[in-house]
Amino acid sequence: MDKLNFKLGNEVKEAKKNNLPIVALETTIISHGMPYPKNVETALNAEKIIKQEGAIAATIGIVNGVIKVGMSEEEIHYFGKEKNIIKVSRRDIPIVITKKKNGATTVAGTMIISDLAGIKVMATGGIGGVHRDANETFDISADLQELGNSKLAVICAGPKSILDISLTLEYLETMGVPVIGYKTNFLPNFFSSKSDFKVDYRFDKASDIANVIKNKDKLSLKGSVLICNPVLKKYSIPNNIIEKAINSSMLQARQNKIHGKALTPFLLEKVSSITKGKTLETNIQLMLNNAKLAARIAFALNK
Ligand code: PSU
Ligand code: MN
Repeated sequence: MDKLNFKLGNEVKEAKKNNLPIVALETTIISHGMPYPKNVETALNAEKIIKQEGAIAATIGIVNGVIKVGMSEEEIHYFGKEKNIIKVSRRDIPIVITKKKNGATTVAGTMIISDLAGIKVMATGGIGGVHRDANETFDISADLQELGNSKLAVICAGPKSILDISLTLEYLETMGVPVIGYKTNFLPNFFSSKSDFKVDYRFDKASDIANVIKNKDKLSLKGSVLICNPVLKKYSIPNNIIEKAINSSMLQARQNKIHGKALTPFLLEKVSSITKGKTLETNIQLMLNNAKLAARIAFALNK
């Protein structure tokens, strides 16, 4: 790979040399998923938690056309404040590099780059999935295809509540992605620690999840493992309570003809404003909770 376009941060470089556990973090959640300054605070706190657990954090993004694996604090601040950061999924990567732009990577974008950098674990808030009116809009997040492609362990709090959970699970099954519940038999769905849907498999220990990944790697099986980590009970918002906010946000999205990559950020922002910031607080807490579990899994994977 052209070294000019692909840079590892110093800590990440050292960690790779010494074979230390690394956890990748995405940047769309910073630039498009949360308002400033909570976005930057959360991104830096996620890195801190990963370090406290004995792993190294690698926040991933494209800075002036250069892929950065392990962005600096300054770059993270910039990505949190600046309005013109491009949301980068698979198809955007070569364009943003060519145009020397700044790009915040989605789960899909971060997975691709992590894979290239030899990182095996990443944490996010909630993955993208099949949108509720996908039968008309065809809106299915590229995250799902990527989960079938890249070889990663992705720790999330389930699919985002704004999605069609049932269709998202079907899609994951088609793509061959095991859906694991961490200490739960039920799929968490982002803002809520429990949905009505069961997970395929439950594990209660990070080391057992690491063994699943090891066994998958031994067979060189393609695709990722999705680990769903419920948000802590005290921050969980019951589904019936946010459902009204989601419906009204979706209506506004339709009225304003919001579609494509703008839809998810629009819905997250609207739901947060309708719930007076309640969902934002939950989003922050679940992100930090996922960073912690991701670090523990990365640590166990290294043993
Ligand atoms: N998790 C969050 N907030 C976010 C996202 C995840 O808590 O903003 C981002 C991720 O980058 C994910 C993206 O890949 O939302 C999904 O966007 P889309 O539905 O357009 O694929
Ligand atoms: Mn979409």
